[in-house]
Amino acid sequence: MLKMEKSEIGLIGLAVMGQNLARNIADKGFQISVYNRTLEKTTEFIKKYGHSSKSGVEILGTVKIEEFVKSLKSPRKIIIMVKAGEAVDEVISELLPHLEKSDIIMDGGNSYYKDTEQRQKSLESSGISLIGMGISGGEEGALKGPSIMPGGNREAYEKVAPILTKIAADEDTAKSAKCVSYMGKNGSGHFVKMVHNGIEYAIMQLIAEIYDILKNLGKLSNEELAKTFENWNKTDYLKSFLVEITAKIFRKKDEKGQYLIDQIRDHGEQKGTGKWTSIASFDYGIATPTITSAVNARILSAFEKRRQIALPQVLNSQIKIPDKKTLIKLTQDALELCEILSYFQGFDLIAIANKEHNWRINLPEIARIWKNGCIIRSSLLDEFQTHNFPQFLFTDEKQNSLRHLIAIATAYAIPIPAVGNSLFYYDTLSAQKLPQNLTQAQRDFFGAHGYAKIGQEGTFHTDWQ
Ligand code: NBP
Repeated sequence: MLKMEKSEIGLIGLAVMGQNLARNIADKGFQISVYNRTLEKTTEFIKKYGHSSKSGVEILGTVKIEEFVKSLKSPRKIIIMVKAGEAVDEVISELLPHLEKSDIIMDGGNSYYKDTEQRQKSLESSGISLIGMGISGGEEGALKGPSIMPGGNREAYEKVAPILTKIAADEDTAKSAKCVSYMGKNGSGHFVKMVHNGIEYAIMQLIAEIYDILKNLGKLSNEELAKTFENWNKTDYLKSFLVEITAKIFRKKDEKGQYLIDQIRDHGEQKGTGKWTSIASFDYGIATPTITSAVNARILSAFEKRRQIALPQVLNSQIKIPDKKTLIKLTQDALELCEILSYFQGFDLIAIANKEHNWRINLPEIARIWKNGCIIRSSLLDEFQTHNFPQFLFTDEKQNSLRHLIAIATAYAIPIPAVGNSLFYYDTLSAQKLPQNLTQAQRDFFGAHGYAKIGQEGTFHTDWQ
């Protein structure tokens, strides 16, 4: 009987992401075993892709979890790509009786970072490491090279690093640097992925608001919108995956030759990573208003019936809508500044959580591994590799564009919560003086909470009546 070599790595969960990641691993020449709860998916997958890897490596499909574990070299390296939540716990429980000390599990799904930390703790006594591994890039990224954000035990990471490095996206055209890096201890990898998704929500919402303005005030056709986004994708600071795909979306027609974008319901959906980012920002005491606006925008859009209880709107037509060329310039400048503020809010949140948990995250390294493979890849990330905040991009001209655009959009009742809140965030951070002296006085008035005085030590209380 032919004795099969044991596999370098195993993968559990053969939905879109798992299938493509397994193919990517095989394409790079690593022997891989796969397992899925529903056997038919494994059978179909092996039939379709088991013998077609670019490297000639065959993918080994397994029927039972024991067989899957036995097919792996020690220390076993297992990627889990199942639905976040209970499914991850169930898979770990199924695996545990068959694993040994020093084996390594990598959870590649969008698990909540606190769940990951809980799982890491409960595995500690068994000597099995759990790496919380954020993966971004959607199905195409999983197949061709995603951005990978692993966190947890460093020694365990070093053992899987050679495989992760091969399957990750190239950071540069020289292919010398890859979009994977050890993030830090405990749940830091999943935390960084969560914030990545929060930024993704923000940028998608910003683009959507800009589209609303260009379509409904600028009266740009879908072809003109596509051309505008295509042009922006050639600029220094808007070149990005989300701008690129937006241009393609505007051009897409159905089989009857009708534009698809105009047939899609305006009802936003979500899986929760944006909400988690907002919750984390409140928990850590950091403001991420652009991200939170994007979460709220999806929530509000979903109340389709409520949206029809329209309130009378007073439109200030004294503010003139500029010509198309001018409006495109204003929106370009506004999108650029608001995107910068979205990244900044995300990095700020990571920085504070990193400090609190002592995860030892290297922030410029995150900007580097987000430069390719992931959904929020953008030329702007070059600036975040070297600057905490690229203030030099906030020129007077661009700031004026943003302010002017907000005035126009609000005059014509175009809802722009993410664009608006980005500017309010910037103005708050730039303000020499804020009106919180008044809220402090109010708090002391009704609740005797006390207040601090300018240039004086201590806390004061007044009988305001
Ligand atoms: P899904 O999130 O749709 O999960 C489907 C997989 O989970 C199937 O293999 C299914 O097995 C398995 N599964 C479930 Br559901 N419950 C299970 C259980 N109790 N025990 C064992 N297996 C179970 O797949 P996906 O869209 O490929 O995403 C996988 C992970 O990657 C998720 O955490 C997702 O959030 C994350 N992610 C997705 C994307 C994306 O673009 N889709 C991008 C980045 C990250 P079955 O076949 O037996 O039902």
